[in-house]
Amino acid sequence: MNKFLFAFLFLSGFAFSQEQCATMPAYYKHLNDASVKQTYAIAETKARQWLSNPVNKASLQNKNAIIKIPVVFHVVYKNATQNIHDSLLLSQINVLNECFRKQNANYSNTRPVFDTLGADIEIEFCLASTDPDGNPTTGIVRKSAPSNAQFDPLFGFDNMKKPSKGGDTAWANTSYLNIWVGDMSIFSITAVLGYATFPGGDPALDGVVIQWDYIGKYAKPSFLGRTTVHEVGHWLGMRHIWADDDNGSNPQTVYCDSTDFVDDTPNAGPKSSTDCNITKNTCSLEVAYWGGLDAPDMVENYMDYSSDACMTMFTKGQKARMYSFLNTDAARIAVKTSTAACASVVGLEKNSFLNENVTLYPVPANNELRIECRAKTGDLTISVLTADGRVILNEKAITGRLNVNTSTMAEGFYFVKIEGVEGSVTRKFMVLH
Ligand SMILES: [Ca+2]
Ligand SMILES: [Ca+2]
Ligand SMILES: [Zn+2]
Repeated sequence: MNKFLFAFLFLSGFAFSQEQCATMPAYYKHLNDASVKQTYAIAETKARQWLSNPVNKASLQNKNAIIKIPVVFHVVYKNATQNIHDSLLLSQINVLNECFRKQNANYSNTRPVFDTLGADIEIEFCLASTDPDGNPTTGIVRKSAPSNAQFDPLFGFDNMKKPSKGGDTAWANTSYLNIWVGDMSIFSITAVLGYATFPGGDPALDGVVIQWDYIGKYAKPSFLGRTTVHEVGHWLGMRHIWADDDNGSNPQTVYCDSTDFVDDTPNAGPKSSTDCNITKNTCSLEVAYWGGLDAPDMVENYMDYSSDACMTMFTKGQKARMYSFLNTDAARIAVKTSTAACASVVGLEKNSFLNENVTLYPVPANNELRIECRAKTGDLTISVLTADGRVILNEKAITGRLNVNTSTMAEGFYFVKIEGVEGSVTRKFMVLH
């Protein structure tokens, strides 16, 4: 078939079915590799074994220690507009944390039939503070890509992760959640907003890819950053709540015989259509969990295709499935205890006295950043560095205080490095006007 005719038909399919997430097409593509197919299958088997043990499931009822996952954003841009601002990425981290900790303000909109099912996933995300070489990082990597780089889902799946195709290499998935942000449009049509990899795949491709103008809390009026919440859900093993057994066309055929492997998400035939249709009840036969109740479709779920404002929850059943991977898949086990650090302190911390006696405020800084620090012996030198390591200020802090005029500094992340005879401490701060 002619390449462009094929592209047109493919895009028509996407447009008519309002496809947003390409996780399943990416998954099926990865399954073509026999060894990857096997590692995915092993991950699924181990996860189900973990979940079949009642002791493991019961452990999730308790309040557990919060898992902190370091995130690295790879901003792969073809032009200046796509090189999006730090503050959008930071707001995306905030949205992830609200939704995964069930602190989203709209949780109260959850219908009574579901409102006892919402789960605090007890996972928080943060920008990585240490890069794979152990150096301080803002957790944001920026890479200019050629304007003709193909990152679309038709010819360019996973290319954003490959330097040979203009992309940026993954950081070890045992220490980081990689989120690539770039342009997946094809012929100027945005067909896909994001895709992710399930646990168990190729480490070099592991992570989430998000269309550049759908990242952050207020990327667009009706998009509140929940595309990334949905994709990170996939990264933790979540399937779509309609179990991907619709026929993808419009009107969609209703199939109710597949599962998302979660009992407390009612069976659903077709996905939602970027709306909030609370009358939607496409499958009558529910699993035993529902005790004969024909529950409506859970349009509130992050793993549906409802509008961002409609989405309020992951369920307890989904949490159990997430933890079944977090406790059995080698990469997910490792990332739970990553030392890439969600703490604000990075760099050499030989001198814990100095480390404990550094204060930066306000956060973020607008016109002025105040730095206070104290060493046991000797003078301290304070440097302010840009995110790419350029020193823009270097002063001796005789009094242990330094006020930095930030009014003319561009918005974004910076480092403060405080050095003395006993060691050094590096902290990250943000300027926001
Ligand atoms: Ca279900
Ligand atoms: Ca139903
Ligand atoms: Zn999806």
